[in-house]
Amino acid sequence: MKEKILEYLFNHQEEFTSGEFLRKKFNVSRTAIWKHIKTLKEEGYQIKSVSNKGYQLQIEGDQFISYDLEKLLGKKVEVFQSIDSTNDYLKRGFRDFPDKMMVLSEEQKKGRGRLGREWYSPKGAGLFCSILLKPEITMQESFKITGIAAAAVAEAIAEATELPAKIKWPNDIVVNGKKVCGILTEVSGEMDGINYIIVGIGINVNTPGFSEELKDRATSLYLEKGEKVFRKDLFITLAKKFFKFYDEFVEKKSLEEVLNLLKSRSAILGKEIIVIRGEEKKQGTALSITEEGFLKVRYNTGEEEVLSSGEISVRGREGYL
Ligand code: BT5
Repeated sequence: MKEKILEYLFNHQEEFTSGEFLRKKFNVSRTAIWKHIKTLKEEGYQIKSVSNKGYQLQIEGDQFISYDLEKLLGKKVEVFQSIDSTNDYLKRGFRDFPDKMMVLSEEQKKGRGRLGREWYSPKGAGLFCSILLKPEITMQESFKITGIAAAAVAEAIAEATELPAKIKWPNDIVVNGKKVCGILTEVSGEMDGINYIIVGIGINVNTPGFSEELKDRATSLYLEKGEKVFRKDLFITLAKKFFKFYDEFVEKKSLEEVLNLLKSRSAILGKEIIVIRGEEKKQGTALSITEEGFLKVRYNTGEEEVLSSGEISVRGREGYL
């Protein structure tokens, strides 16, 4: 019911709709209408109420509206004003949530990076989203999903902003040597299959600045481009690209376009890098991206290794990259 009221108001934004009209249309009490409107307001929708006129949905320029996004993408999209972490939300409810559901939040109170690190997620400026996937693939194949997301994010950023977005294997997108996006893929599965894959994507879109600690290696699309970026368009482009690559992968096990992007948009191929695994740091050269989307490295010792795990960090010799 709440969704139907929202849909009606969304499609009639230029006018006021009376409570009486909604009551008759949906055949419920005035109190029920009032309660749904109250809930929608609490969820962050701006609904103006004027006595004797009724309700009007007012969409601010760059606001995420669940109904609007669902219509454009054909998938379930939940939008929060504030949440602990969009990944944790999907993790808690994955059994009941549909495959390919997405969740967005204007801010995260406990945004997470890999290995218990924090992800700075201030209100209104970023794109913090998670995607729930329940494919019939193996655990080994699930390691390729971060690459699919990285290719989709880099392409979406380049398309929406014309900025030179590069992929720093395995999970960062960088612009002009600084991180604008981090991806956190979490997989739960057993021998016989996957329970869920949750892909969390955090993009610094209109973030005006960063703390002392982050500012040397973090940037936002706004800071790089010098003008604000419309988050809704970026999100739609990103989601469409992600599902195009993902569906192709699940149906045909094909990574072709993704591999081309992982190579052509790589920030590290051919460069000297430092591979960090726990306490261990090894110097070498990023040689190539394998058919699986993994990174082949030649260490200074001459030894070669293919890295597939998301537990690994890569740094440039001179700094972050
Ligand atoms: C990541 O981890 O880069 C994965 C970040 C994933 C965030 C998304 S947002 C939606 C979803 N919900 C979540 O709770 N998380 C996901 P990692 O490679 O471990 O990088 C983390 C490190 O990046 C931190 O230790 C900081 O040094 C740095 N960092 C933190 N916040 C940042 C930001 N906003 N921009 C750039 N760098 C940041």
